[in-house]
Amino acid sequence: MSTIRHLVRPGLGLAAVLLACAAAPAVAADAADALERLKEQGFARVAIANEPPYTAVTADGKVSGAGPDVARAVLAKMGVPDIVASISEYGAMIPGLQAGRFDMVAAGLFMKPERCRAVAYSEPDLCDAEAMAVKKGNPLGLQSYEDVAKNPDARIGAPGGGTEERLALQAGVPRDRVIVVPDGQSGIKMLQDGRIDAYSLPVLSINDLVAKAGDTTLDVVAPVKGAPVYCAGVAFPKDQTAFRDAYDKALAELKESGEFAKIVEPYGFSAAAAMSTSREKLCAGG
Ligand code: 6CS
Repeated sequence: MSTIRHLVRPGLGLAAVLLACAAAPAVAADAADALERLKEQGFARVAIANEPPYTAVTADGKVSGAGPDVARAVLAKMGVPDIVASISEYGAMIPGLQAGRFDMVAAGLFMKPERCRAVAYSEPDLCDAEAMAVKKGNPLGLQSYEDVAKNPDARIGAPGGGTEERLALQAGVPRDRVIVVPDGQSGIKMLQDGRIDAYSLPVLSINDLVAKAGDTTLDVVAPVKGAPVYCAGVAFPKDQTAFRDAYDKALAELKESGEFAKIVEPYGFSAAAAMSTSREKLCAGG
């Protein structure tokens, strides 16, 4: 279990997190040197979101979740003994990676063609459908993002720069009815307070939040009708294909040995789902 060495305490805002990371060394220009640099550094700087079970940070800074646990196991096989995680909004992860603030993103960042053009993804690791948390009984009858679009009173919360925000906008929900939610607890509170009518995240994330809220006035709509099942991968800077290929080789060994399943399945993820698809398919929109 790795600790957060450079985490700026939650609640200090994205600017503070970015400042804490900006001092970190720039990414090695030569992709082939990246792995050697991380071995010497002793850790990889990883962007996470703190959205269990994908990524989680305990009060004392311990980092866990399926994404960091897979990345930690793969990096250990590559000779990089630790990870140092920083919390980032999904929409800031790829710019942060490109600016050299992170060495990789291990946050369950779903593979989509537009993201595949911006980063070098590993092979898939975490797959999930989309969900919406709603008030008990789903009073507005929201089953899909299109249902939200059709109801002029319906407001949907989603992570900034995340897939659910994009799906809602693509379904025709006007920008002023797609509310950016900074974190899970805020989303649940906004739903409880009636400031939004649905809060959308992947199924495992919404189920984790609603279970922890212990609030019988909430229901879960899963899966969101018409929304794809997505698979995530670890994202590397676009030019670091040598590092990414070495990561993929070690990841494949963990998948082959059964170790990958032992890491992801206790969190609720299907190893078979990730192993049944590929970066090539997902980056082509498959
Ligand atoms: O990659 C994404 O865009 C989505 N992934 C997760 C794990 N949560 C929400 C986010 O929108």
